[in-house]
Amino acid sequence: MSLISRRAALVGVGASSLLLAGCDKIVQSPTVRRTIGLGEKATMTTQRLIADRNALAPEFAASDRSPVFRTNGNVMPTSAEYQALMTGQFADWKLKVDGMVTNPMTLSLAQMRSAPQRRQTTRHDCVEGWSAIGEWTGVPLGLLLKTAQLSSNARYVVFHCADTTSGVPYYESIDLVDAFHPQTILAHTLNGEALSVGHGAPLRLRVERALGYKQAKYVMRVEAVASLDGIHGGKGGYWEDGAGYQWYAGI
Ligand SMILES: Nc1nc2c(c(=O)[nH]1)N[C@H]1C(S)=C(S)[C@@H](COP(=O)(O)O)O[C@H]1N2
Ligand SMILES: [Mo]
Repeated sequence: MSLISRRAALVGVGASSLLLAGCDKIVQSPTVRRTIGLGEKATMTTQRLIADRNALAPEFAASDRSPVFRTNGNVMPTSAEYQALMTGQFADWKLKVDGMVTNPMTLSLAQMRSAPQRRQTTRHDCVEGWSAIGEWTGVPLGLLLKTAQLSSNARYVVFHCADTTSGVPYYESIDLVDAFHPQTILAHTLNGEALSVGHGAPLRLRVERALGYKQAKYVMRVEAVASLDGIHGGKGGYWEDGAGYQWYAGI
């Protein structure tokens, strides 16, 4: 119940300069100074890369929302389990947060709605050649991962979905930079209304720096892992496994 009752500060996964703090005497050697200089340059490059990946996706005004936000891909999971949850208006739905976490969690939709929220109006870009602007509301993924106490060995977050295509489950995965990005949320609301089934009810991922197929709908389970090997086809997502789509689909 009170798992996410307090607002935790979100932190990006950034390069730490702690390792560079050193002893003054050693720094006096010219060779060492040069080496540190190089290290500094490398650190700067990394910092820039990471800073770039932490940059926010553009956000828009309410008036920019697309009059129609189309649906795409699967629009109605057919499993008996999902159908039953849908019939019960997702009152019995539970999100699992597990894998490489110290504190696995099971959260109801009510708990997701009463946790700290982020609301963002962003543009969705599908590789099939369409875009739409919508306002999403949901729980920052980073907050969930912090609450679940992500293990230091975890490298990726996998989203297991309720839908299948010809028996193949939809899933997606992101790295920890995207997982802790401030605009990465598990959304239950689009344009002020509970997610429709077509858009991924009751919960879908919004990872705003990535293309449409990364925006997993019907998320049932969030699993922290050290490697993507052995998860379905091993390439980190339904389209990555089946059609060779890029795993890193940054925009
Ligand atoms: N579970 C699941 N998530 C999914 C898909 C899907 O078929 N199943 N399609 C993806 C693709 S290609 C796009 S463009 C978006 C479409 O989201 P929308 O239906 O809300 O527009 O969802 C993505 N997430
Ligand atoms: Mo898409």
